[in-house]
Amino acid sequence: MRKQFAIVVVAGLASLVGAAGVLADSTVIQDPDGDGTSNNLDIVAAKAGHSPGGVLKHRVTVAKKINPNDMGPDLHINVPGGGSDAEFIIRPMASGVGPGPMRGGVFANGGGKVARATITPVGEDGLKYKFREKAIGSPKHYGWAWVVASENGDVLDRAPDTGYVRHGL
Ligand SMILES: [Ca+2]
Ligand SMILES: [Ca+2]
Repeated sequence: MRKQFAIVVVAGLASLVGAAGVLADSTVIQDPDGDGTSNNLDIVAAKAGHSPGGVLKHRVTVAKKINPNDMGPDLHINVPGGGSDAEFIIRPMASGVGPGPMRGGVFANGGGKVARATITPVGEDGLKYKFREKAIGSPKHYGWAWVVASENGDVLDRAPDTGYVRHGL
């Protein structure tokens, strides 16, 4: 009887640890289909995770097939300290979402490029952005948000609609 109880407790702890590990490592959100205006890039889902070697991996999915002439959305990164605005923006360097990876950059918000990023199509309606943790100063955690903006800077869609999703390193 006592032995059985111990086994149940151990199994319970293991599942708790497992769940916490997944939560710390990967964040996923959904965004409404139809709240984006005017173009194909209406964000419907986004996911943050890690790749080996200190690489951060962010995936965004939009409602329709991505037009090769569309620029991908911008990934805004808000690191601890320095205020409530994003300190970094990860974005493509040029339009042209082809079958292979495209060039991207990590930019200081309102400033120049600080590091490289790679942007890879995922199916017809997704993009994966990868960049080094070091590029954003290797913080313990940060907030992220995807922003689709028009050429004159109007926000067409944002996910999440306000604020940032917290992601631990
Ligand atoms: Ca949306
Ligand atoms: Ca939205």
